[in-house]
Parts: sequence; structure tokens; C-alpha cells
Amino acid sequence: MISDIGAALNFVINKGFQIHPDALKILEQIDVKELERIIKQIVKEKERQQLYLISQKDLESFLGIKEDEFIEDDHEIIYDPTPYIASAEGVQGFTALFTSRFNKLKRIMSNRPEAKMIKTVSAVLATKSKDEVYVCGLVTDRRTDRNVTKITLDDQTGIIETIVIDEELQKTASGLLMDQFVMEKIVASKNGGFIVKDIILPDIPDHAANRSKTEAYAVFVSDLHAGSKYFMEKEFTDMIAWLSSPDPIAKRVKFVILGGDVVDGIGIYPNQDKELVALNTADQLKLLYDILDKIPKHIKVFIAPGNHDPGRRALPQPAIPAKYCPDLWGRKNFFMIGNPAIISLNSVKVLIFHGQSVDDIVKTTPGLSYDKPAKVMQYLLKARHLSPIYGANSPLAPELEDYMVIDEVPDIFHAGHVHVVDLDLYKNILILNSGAWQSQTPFQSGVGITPTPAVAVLVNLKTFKVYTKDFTK
Ligand code: D5M
Ligand code: FE
Ligand code: ZN
Repeated sequence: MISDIGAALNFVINKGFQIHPDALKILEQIDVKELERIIKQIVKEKERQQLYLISQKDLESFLGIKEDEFIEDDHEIIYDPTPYIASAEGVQGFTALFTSRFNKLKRIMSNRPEAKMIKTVSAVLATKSKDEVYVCGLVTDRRTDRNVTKITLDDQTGIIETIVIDEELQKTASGLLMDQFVMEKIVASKNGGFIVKDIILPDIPDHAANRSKTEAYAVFVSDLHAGSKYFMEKEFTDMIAWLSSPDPIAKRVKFVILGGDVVDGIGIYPNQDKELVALNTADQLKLLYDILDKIPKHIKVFIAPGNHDPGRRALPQPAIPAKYCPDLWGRKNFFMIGNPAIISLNSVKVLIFHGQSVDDIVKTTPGLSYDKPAKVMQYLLKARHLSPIYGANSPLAPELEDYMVIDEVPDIFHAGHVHVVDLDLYKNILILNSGAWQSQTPFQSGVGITPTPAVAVLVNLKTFKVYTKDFTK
């Protein structure tokens, strides 16, 4: 274990190396947490080259800390729901929302080859053709009785009940969510029913990945819960302080993304006040701001809300309103965005969603669990929708357009909410759940949620290498 500069020196000497004093000066500036990894990599590289003196130049080129190194920090906010949020009222609003959902997803589906054979439900019901046809629609019912699963689809022209008999397909069917968009290959049976031959989700097509030209880093965090007794203020403050350190990775951080639940909020759950250290929204945001204020001005910070933050509870959520914390809105390098949002960082498209729907999906889908949120996020990508189930725990607002449809294919999909760091790669998309900066709450221990708090997720936007940095150590 190389935990200080002396140990690093011993390690190098024992390997038969000499180290130049100027190189040592550089090593002294490196975060001790990174020392072991860096030393071992340099030694390995120099052994390969059979050169046994470690010079200042070696370290500089390995760490890439030439002062004049140019690293881009371009950003664009591609989509932010804040200005579009209208909330039509009543049933009228939800009809428009579901029509929009259907139309957007049908358009996405129409890029697939089978889509040319899609028939409307009304046409299928009218013609009773014996040929295989494709229909698509939102799932309005799903039930299993006596070894068959019945799925009802609504495509705006009509409603069709279809029957899944095949065992493998039943497994797929059991994972379907209410109100989710699917396409089915069906064939009419002799007794007038429609047998399902295939179930197809909109899914992510093959696509070109966007990458940064230079090795800029983005730091992904969420679920700080500032104002909670369980907010890990020291660890979060240490992380923010690390951004100003000479650590070669810290020097290349150009973006910080906060994916919601930045404060614990007020009245979010019963008796919450007993678990708070700051008792109003403004105080909680001030506590947060005073820490974020230490982020170097050259780093761009994007702040999106979660279910604990002020604004509105239903999805999509607008940015945290300025009235609670004008300072956050006033900072030139801070960008207040809604939930969900899409931003581009040096051309890398990042979809940011707090992740409220993960709860609903874990509860209704066999094989998915709280400790593997990346799997749930993969499911959302396949469904091309961030919150399919209507009427579950994560409320949807009756907008005229369904902003929760995943229209654009992202390069990074960032969520939080379940307080567990988890990573995955799906069709070139980096799926990333950023954990939390709140220790386990009594509620979470009661329901068996074990968080992995105080870990920052760092992504090199050029190579897509991901590092997790644990601030509890
Ligand atoms: O949610 C953190 C995690 O804990 C998330 O998976 C939901 C779960 N959670 C938290 N409070 C509740 C209640 N009251 N009911 C059900 N599930 C809950 P967070 O958004 O940070 O509170
Ligand atoms: Fe949270
Ligand atoms: Zn949350």
C-alpha cells in the first residue's frame, strides 16, 4: 500500500529505479489517493522501456500537466424543460400527453425495418387477415392466467388484446410496464384471438458516439441532501476542495453535474424535521451554495432538481426557482436546469435524469433491484422513456407534450435517486448512477437500501474511461 511519498520512494527504489529530485517535487503534489496507481503505472511503463531513471519530464508527460495544455470546455444546453412547462389541467391534459407519447415513440420505431409492416389496430380488427402483421401501441393491460399472458395495446385507432403463449416471450412480456410503447408481431388464430409472435421495444439503434477532442473530465454527483442530518458535509467539502488541487485529473475537470436531491427539502416525508439541520428551503440552499462557491470559476456546474428539491414534484421538473437562492442563479459558471435535461459537453451528449421512476420499475419488474440501478436505466433506454408508468409513485404532469420520451440518443445517461453508484455500458452509452452524499437514513435501513455514499464518478470525456473516487477514505 503506497499511502505517502516515503512509501512511493521506497517502492521505486526497490524496483531498481532512480528518481530525479524535480520528479519527486511533482509527486509530492499528487493526491495521495492517486499515488499508488500513478507510481505503479509509471514503473511498469519504464520497465517496459528498460529505462531506470524517472525524470520530471516522465512525470509531466505521464500526467499531462504541462501548464499550457489546452482542454476544451464547450457546453450547450440542448434541452431543458423549464421554459416549456405548462401543465394542462385534467383529463384533457393527460389525453394530449399520451397522444404525444404514442406519436413520438412511433416515429422512433419507424426507423426500424419491420415498421414498414405496421398496421393500425382498427385495420387489423376490421380485415381479420391470416397473415402476420405488426401492431404498435401503449400497453394498457397485462395479465397472466393459466400459462398465457394477455397484453392489451392502444394505438389511438383502437384497442387490441393479444395473447402470449411462447415461454420465452412470456418472460419478455412479464417485464413490460404499463403505458410503455411496444411493437408486436401478431397473427390471427382460428378462434379469433391474436397470438403474439414477437415483442419489440423501440430500443437504441447503432449510432456514432460523440467524444471530446481533449481529455476534459466531468464529475457526476447527485443526492447531496444538504440540510439533512445525514448529509456528508465533510466528504462533499473535501471533494469540492480536491477540484482545486494540483492532482492531474482535478486539473482537467471542466464540468461538474449535480443530478438532483441537492437539498433534503421540507415536508418531503413524515416527521422529516427531526432529521434536518436546516429547517427551511433557503437555509438548505445557502448551506449548499457556500460549499459549491469553492468550485474554481473555470469549472462549469450544472444543477438539476430531484424529488427533494423545491420547484414542483411532478415530472418534468423545472429548474430550482431563483427565489430560494438567487446566488445559485447569479453565478456565471453555474447553470440551473430542469429534470430531465440534455446537455452537450465538448460534443458529448449527456442525458440527466434524477431517476424517480427507478422505484416504480424495481417494484413491478422481476429481476431488477435497488442495488443495480444501471440495469433499470438500461431498461429505460430500451423503452426510450424515462418514466413509463403513469399513476405510480413518480407523478407525471399533464403536459401537452411528453418530455419524458428519450428522443435523442445520449452518449452518457446520468441518474441518481437510489443512492447507489453503478455503471454500465449499453450500445456505446455510458450508464452512470452517481450514488449519494448522504449516509444511510433510518428509513433506508428499514427498507433495506444500502447506499454507497461519498463516491464521485469522474469521466474522461475523450477516452470514456471512468474513475470512482471514494471520499470516505
Ligand atoms: O430516495 C432514496 C431512495 O429511497 C429511493 O430509492 C427511494 C427510497 N425512498 C425514500 N423515501 C421513501 C419513501 N417514503 N417511500 C418509498 N421509498 C422511499 P430519495 O429521493 O433520496 O428520498
Ligand atoms: Fe436522494
Ligand atoms: Zn431522490
